[in-house]
Amino acid sequence: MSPLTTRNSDSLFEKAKAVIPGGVNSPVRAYKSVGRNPLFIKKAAGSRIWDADGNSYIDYVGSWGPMILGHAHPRVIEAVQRAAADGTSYGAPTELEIRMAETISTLMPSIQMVRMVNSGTEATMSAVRLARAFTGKEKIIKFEGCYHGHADSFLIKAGSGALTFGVPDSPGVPADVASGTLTATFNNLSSVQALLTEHQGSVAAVIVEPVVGNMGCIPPEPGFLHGLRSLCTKENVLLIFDEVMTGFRVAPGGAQELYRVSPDLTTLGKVIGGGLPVGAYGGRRDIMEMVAPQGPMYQAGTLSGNPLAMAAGLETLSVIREDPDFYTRLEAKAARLSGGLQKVIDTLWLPLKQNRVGSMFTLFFTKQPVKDYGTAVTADREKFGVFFRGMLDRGITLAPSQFEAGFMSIAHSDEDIDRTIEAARGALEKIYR
Ligand code: KE4
Repeated sequence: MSPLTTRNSDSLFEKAKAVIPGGVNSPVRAYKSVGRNPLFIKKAAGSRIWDADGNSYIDYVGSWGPMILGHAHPRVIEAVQRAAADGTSYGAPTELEIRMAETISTLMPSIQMVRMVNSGTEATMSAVRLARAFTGKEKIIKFEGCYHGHADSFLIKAGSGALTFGVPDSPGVPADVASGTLTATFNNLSSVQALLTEHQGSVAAVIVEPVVGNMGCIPPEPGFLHGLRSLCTKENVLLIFDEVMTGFRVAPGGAQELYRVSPDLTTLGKVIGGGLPVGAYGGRRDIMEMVAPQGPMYQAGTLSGNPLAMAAGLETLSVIREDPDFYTRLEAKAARLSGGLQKVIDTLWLPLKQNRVGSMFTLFFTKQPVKDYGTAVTADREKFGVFFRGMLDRGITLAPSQFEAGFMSIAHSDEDIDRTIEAARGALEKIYR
């Protein structure tokens, strides 16, 4: 296998670093935790991406979740082109936004009203403000290692990029904001109960990734989400499901359908924008009616409900909904990959653990079952970096961090998957043999 030549990406990275902090517009893209320069991508189609040196890769990043149909799906591209021909933004309401809101509400009945925003961070930041406005209480509970975007209230033992950098609290977050965020342990209901007891009457909401993606993929243990639901109901605390990643990914109605738990508020992003900038928050009508201009809680956005993002998201959801077997087929693809990887792990007696929920998955470099932050951080990041680079050399792009999830798309073929399994066998033999 000839080593990858990435001369163009390397020189683009040097140029980028002169004018963009770290050379990237989102930290995890810099490949800092996997020990090499990042690839600069030229184009993508289906399951493939091509870098600036013309190398092609089978891609499991999928833009961190939006590309559930695969890259550049013809119907999505056509929908965006058609929308763009009528203008790119009006700063005024459109029928498309009603269709998006009705579609979300149909697929996620707990969402009786919804507000479109432009990113997952905007969605979670607004949902927390709304929870505080509705309850009149100020504290929130999040889970160690979970990531809800980069708003001040969340960069407290954040997962995702911050976890990779090993900086649990980001500089620049005011102490009094940090003190308003309490941190529990994922899959540990008594840690939540303890905080609710200790801070009786001052917690507005619990926010959770119902399936964690940002410590790597970590499923909820049986009863955990139901337990959160009853704790929140009992203590008069709002339950916020951050489904930015899991929404329309792990089931037609997201994790709340998969696990049959109804949150009070839900945040969304990624898939509903088909790759264009998008976010949304929604939930119980009595809560959402507090949002301006209907109610007093202020939140706004120049490009919220942008027609191109709505067109791309609606077309993505239409393609999914027209195929009654979509999620069954997607599950079969992801199961083929994890089954093949498990065979490699078992044959080579490797100290590795796989977590998977539907089409999101992570291979952890630890022999411990990974069920929370404490077990996730036992993973060997060094070995993960070697594996990541080995897979890149074999034409496979994985999420460039041990603490991220990979994503299967409906465009990945059996050949792609079998090639990925063989590449993993080669890369792992090099590490452990
Ligand atoms: P954005 O602001 O990046 O659109 O969404 C923030 C967010 C909120 N909630 C969850 C559950 C998320 O996974 C995210 C963003 N996910 C990361 C991937 N772990 C985005 C990748 C990046 O930061 O570049």
